[in-house]
Amino acid sequence: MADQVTSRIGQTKLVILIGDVTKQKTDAIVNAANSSLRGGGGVDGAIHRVGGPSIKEECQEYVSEHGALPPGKAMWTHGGNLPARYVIHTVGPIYKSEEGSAPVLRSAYEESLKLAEELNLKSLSFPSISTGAYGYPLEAAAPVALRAIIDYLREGSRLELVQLVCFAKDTFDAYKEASEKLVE
Ligand code: AR6
Repeated sequence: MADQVTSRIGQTKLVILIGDVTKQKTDAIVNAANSSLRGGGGVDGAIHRVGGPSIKEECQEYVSEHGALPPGKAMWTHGGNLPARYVIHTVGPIYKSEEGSAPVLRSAYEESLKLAEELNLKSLSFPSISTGAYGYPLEAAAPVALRAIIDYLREGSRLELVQLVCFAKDTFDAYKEASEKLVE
């Protein structure tokens, strides 16, 4: 299929596709949240809308116990009414400069992958973190995101499937191009 790119990194299948992350049937989906975990627009709004109020309740419990979630970190809630059992909430950087933002974006992907493994999950779907409201240029974010995922998986992972779910064709094209350079 033209609108899907599949590769294998160690034991894990990595798929880049066009779609809606709220519809993915992977064990978890990742939310591009903000530090308050109160919901918002974009993919965050869609996840809370489809998943229902239990997700916000769990987020609020987390924040009252641990405080706000810093950029580059991740936490989890159950998936509520979503097909996915869990939502891993991470916070990408608000884009300022490549030097400042790239390590935080990389960390958001790494921490989400680590959390998925701690939960013993087999499959995980990411959206394109920080490239909407947070203003990270797509062509710069795509190689950072893919490099983070590929480096993590090459270290050896029990995850069987990692998906990068692109909401629009231009997003897909940027990730596809980056993957052609990074995956041999
Ligand atoms: N499935 C997959 N991707 C989606 C979906 C969806 N259903 N909906 C949007 N996208 P953004 P950010 C894409 O703005 O830049 C929120 O208000 C979208 O097209 O959702 O990390 C939060 O509360 C874009 O490519 O996240 C934060 O305040 C990508 O998801 C802030 O926005 C990310 O865009 C986070 O900003």
